[in-house]
Amino acid sequence: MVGIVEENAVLGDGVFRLSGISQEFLYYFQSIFGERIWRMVIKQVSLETVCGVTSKLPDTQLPEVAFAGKSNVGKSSLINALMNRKSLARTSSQPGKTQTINFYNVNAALYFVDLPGYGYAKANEAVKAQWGKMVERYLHKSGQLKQVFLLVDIRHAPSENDRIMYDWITDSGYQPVIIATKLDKIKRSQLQGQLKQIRSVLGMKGDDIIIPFSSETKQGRDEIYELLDAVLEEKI
Ligand SMILES: Nc1nc2c(ncn2[C@@H]2O[C@H](COP(=O)(O)OP(=O)(O)OP(=O)(O)O)[C@@H](O)[C@H]2O)c(=O)[nH]1
Ligand SMILES: [Mg+2]
Repeated sequence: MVGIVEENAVLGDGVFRLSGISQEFLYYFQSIFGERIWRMVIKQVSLETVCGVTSKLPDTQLPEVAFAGKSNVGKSSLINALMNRKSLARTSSQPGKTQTINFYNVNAALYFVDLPGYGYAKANEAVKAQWGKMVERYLHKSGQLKQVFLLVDIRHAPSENDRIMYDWITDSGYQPVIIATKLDKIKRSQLQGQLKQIRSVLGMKGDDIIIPFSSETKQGRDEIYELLDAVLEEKI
């Protein structure tokens, strides 16, 4: 197993995958052993590169996974949750906090790439244009980008900008995984309806994955770890 998973595994994850053991069964094991079986062990994280509008993109050798979405949707919060850090990625209730492309080196195995948020109403046109160029350049030029996570707020229908971003990602040749953030802010009974709305407004394809997530409760994190695991195993 490459990289960053499985230090605390009770059994090799391959055993579970190959034998097709159900999620319920995994949870049963977890309840016995008191520990998550799918668990990314974060040993070392650091903010390695911060790219501004005019900076050259880093020439990295490790796989990259990028996080895109409008300002304030929870990109930096998700990255912190995945890295098990409270505030390495800077979060803010003021939208537009992350204006640069930030590369976090995780266990010297992969990079989390925090993209600047779009749709920040107060940004002037010049800033918006720069933002577009920067993100587009990254999507087109990165030789190491393996997976793009597109974050949308689970409470609302995706915006026009979200749809543009979705198309941008697919046009660049990636199949985005949609993360529906702020799951803790809706009632359980609303979940399926909200997911359906996001799927239809974005025009998601049948096999596109959508994962509801909360950085407050960490719900959804294991599903994201599983996808990262697949990236590391070069299945994506
Ligand atoms: N309740 C709740 N609040 C969240 C969640 N995720 C993010 N937030 C809050 O939403 C605000 C914005 O979160 P950030 O992680 O800074 O958002 P961002 O997408 O990085 O924003 P930019 O850097 O502006 O693009 C902060 O106040 C977070 O605490 C969540 O899952 N649940
Ligand atoms: Mg941010």
